[in-house]
Amino acid sequence: MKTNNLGYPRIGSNRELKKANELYWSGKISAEELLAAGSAIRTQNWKLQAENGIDLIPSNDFSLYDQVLDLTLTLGAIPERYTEFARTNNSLDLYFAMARGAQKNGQDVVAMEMTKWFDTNYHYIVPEFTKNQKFELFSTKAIAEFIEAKNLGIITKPVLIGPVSYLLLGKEKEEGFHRIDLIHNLLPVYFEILQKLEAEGATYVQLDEPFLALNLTNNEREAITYVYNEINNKFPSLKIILANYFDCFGENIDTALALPVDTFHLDLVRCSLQLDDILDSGKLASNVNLSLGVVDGRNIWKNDFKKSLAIIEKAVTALGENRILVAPSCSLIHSPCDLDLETNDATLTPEIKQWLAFAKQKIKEVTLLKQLASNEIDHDYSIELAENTLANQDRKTSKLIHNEAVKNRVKGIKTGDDQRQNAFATRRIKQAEALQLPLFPTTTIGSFPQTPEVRSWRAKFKKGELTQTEYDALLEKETEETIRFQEESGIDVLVHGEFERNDMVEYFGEQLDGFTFTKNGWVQSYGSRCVKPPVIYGDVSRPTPMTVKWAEFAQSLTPKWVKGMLTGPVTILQWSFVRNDQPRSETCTQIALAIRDEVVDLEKAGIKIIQIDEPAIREGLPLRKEEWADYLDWAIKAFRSSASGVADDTQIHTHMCYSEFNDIIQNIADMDADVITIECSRSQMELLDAFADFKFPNEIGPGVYDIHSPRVPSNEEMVHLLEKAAAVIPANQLWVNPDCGLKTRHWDETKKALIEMVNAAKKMRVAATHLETV
Ligand code: 39S
Ligand code: ZN
Repeated sequence: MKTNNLGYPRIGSNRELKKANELYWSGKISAEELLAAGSAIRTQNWKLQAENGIDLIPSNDFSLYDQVLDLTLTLGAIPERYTEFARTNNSLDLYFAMARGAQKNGQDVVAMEMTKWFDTNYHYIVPEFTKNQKFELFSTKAIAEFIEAKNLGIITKPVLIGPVSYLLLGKEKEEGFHRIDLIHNLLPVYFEILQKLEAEGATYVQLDEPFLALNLTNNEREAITYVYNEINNKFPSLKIILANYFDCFGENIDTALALPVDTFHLDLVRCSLQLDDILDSGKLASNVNLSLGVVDGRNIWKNDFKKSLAIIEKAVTALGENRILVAPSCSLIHSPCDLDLETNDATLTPEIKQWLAFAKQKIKEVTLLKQLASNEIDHDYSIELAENTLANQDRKTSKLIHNEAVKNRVKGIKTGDDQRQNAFATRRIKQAEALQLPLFPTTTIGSFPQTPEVRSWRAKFKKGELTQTEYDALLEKETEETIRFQEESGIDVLVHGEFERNDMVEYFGEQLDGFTFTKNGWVQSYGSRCVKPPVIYGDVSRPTPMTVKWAEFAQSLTPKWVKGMLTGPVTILQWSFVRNDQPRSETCTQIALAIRDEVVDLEKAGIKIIQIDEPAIREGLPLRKEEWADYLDWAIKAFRSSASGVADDTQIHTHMCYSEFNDIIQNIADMDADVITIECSRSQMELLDAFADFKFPNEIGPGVYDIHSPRVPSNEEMVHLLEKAAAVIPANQLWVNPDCGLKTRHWDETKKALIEMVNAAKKMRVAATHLETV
């Protein structure tokens, strides 16, 4: 029996990579220093895994920004717009320009699109393909990192996204072909990489094909068969571990089982029945091994050893120990690094802490499971097993988890509780009357720059170096300045800026009962940006109002409308570590009721426009379409429950980002928000087509500029996008806003961009009046 790990967090247990990247981008450290920081993290990770008994240690799981972008560079799939930049810059800066865009020395390139990695909160950079897309070995990162580990005495298992999934992750940038057709151009470059790895001494290579968990077309399935047969023909002695995760093989199972690979990795957390399916099918070739993903790579609960051992033993009985690998369910990049760093007993109490395991602890679990399950026991592990059993038992029976009042409130929900008093058509008239907004009203998505200064106030406040009064006074000043800036620049619907919030989910998690949070439980979200997902361990309720004070304060400063800002129940669920002892739908409904109370309290405090963000509704969709309807039913109901406690003339906004809406547009309409603002600019308004084709009834704010890049767009660019929008959506339904919150931006670029945005709206108004008079 072997232990197998699919990937280890690369941010460093104290976010060393984030800090190094940001210093490099601001010119404070050199490229050499950045690369050294990356190398130090890799060395630490490899050694940690080696010391903790992992047999198949991954390499090339490290990335400075994103592993999909790494592969794009490796394969030389560099979009043409970077040609000039690539000629005059080194490949590191080219890499970051593709990730973030770049404006320097008169050069101005926009970033590549970014989107969610399956149903996670990780974002990857979307590959762009043309009809005659050429691939060539452009970067040898995968090989260099294998050699780097070899020089440390560790023979690793290089990890690459498989060729079929790589193509499917991308997007066609011109008409007339499907990206899967590029497989013949692509495969030779993979051969080159595999050949170099084998020559350097690699025996195992992990190829990730997570698309095997999705509904594939026949063409795509045929590509899988073709690719893995070709690889086997060319590299008969290379051991290919084909990794699937996040869901079952589903109807792809026969295709998968027929592949000539060394090992299949299965996610037995997301698809617990997969093992039985495979063993019962009798279709597993007798020389093929199974990597059993029994340790949850996406959640923080301690593994239940008894349950996992039962699974492992079943596989051992059927196949024998030699054909079994024990593994986490997926790469551990979705887990925080190290529970040992959580030393704040007041928030993460010892009782709850003993229920948890982060990446480092999961590595140990994998090894312990192998030791417990294997017959060659060199040590008595009964103490470890007893400890694990006790912790799991304690969690099941803990008084911390259950709240009867919450359970009863959920049971008491009646039909109609998730509906506004009147339909949108009626509400719209009342809202227009009450709010008196111009055509093309301008607004922002909610957050304003979270400067290092603002963060340092919070850090000092948390350390006790600032009193509550001092901290509040600083936030009040920042809020007031933000209100004044918005007034001066002519924005119509203002926001308070959210300076009091560390994160749009964690902030609520900190105030809701049934949640706890960590000090250092960071997980990469995109590039250098990390999140600290709160932990939902029990029934959820809201002891006191969470946002009313700041909304009220901001509204008191200005005669203009200030929008109240909340995070919706589905997003809070999706971006937290959730209970695995009850259905997600149940937890979501509990959160929805807590948010509903907050919405009602905001209205009582005089806030007439309330935004309930649901950026995660799309990413929460199950990977397999068969399961969509059930999810959408409870998710949309939860949103509506949270929004339906207010009068008709209170305007409910929602916001979503990075989403392909085409296939769920009806469900988005069913959310019945009065206004929806969406990410659109990186895709040049392509996303709007879904709303236009559907004749989306409610108001829409298609984002007119990309806030994920420091680049300042001109008002002409935004007018161009707005004209595209106005060509498909009636002008009186359109709002003008950036495509996401501004917390990651600096003030300088934010101010410039918003002034340009207001100018763009003004031009649109002039053009509209002109049209009317003609
Ligand atoms: N998921 C979540 N949960 N939240 C989101 O906003 C989003 N947005 C989308 C999708 N998914 C999301 C895009 N993703 C960030 C993170 C994810 C994003 C977008 C942005 C982001 O800005 N993260 C910050 C970062 O990585 C951390 C935010 C945070 O929690 O830099 N900040 C804390 C705070 O403000 C702690 C900040 C911190 O690092 O209080 N403090 C320092 C430290 O602990 C000390 C600061 C000092 O002394 O100056 O070392
Ligand atoms: Zn957004």
